[in-house]
Amino acid sequence: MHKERAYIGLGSNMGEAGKHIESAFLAIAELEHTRLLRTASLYQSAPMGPQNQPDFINSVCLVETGLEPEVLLKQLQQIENDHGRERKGERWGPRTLDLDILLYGNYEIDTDILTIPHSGIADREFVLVPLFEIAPNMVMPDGKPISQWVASCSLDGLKRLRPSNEL
Ligand code: A4P
Ligand code: MG
Repeated sequence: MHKERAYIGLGSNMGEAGKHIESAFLAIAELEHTRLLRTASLYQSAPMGPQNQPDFINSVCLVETGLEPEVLLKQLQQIENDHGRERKGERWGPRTLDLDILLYGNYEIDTDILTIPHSGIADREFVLVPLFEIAPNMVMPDGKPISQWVASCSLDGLKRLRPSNEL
């Protein structure tokens, strides 16, 4: 079976946010044709967007998967739903679990349901820093090293909490 490496961004700011992230790692590890290879630490930051909501906990993981991007997306949305995700339509509003496919091999996808690479990587320190932690030598889609992307990102207010539980 053809396999690709994909990076998944995780975020939560409702209930026990850290627990949601760690339980999502376990659910991702159990997806069919998928192996969880690496998990970043958990990071805390103030909300981007509406400020009248709790701080976010974010992390990133690396998987090797035989699932096609659209199938992976569906399965991740199922995991979001299993974690009590409600889609109320408020942009950037609070959520129990948000799973985004950041990168999928070298794929470039731009359809109604899927944009890969994910559009929010460059300017979101809560995505970039955990990604850098588990992929320090990554070359980004524009050909620059990830260290350069991190260097031009404001890191104020991003707090590294703890390594994710060893899996
Ligand atoms: N979609 C397209 N491309 C992708 C992809 N690569 N991965 C589509 C996953 N989904 C993708 O997603 C809406 C649609 O995006 C999906 O149906 C899928 O087909 P969603 O998860 O339902 O909506 P969303 O995540 O609420 O989107 P929105 O409003 O753009 O939120 P963001 O951009 O995810 O931001 N502050 C901090 N500190 N940390 C955070 O994690 N997150 C948000 C949410 C706001 N502020 C934050 C954080
Ligand atoms: Mg999302």
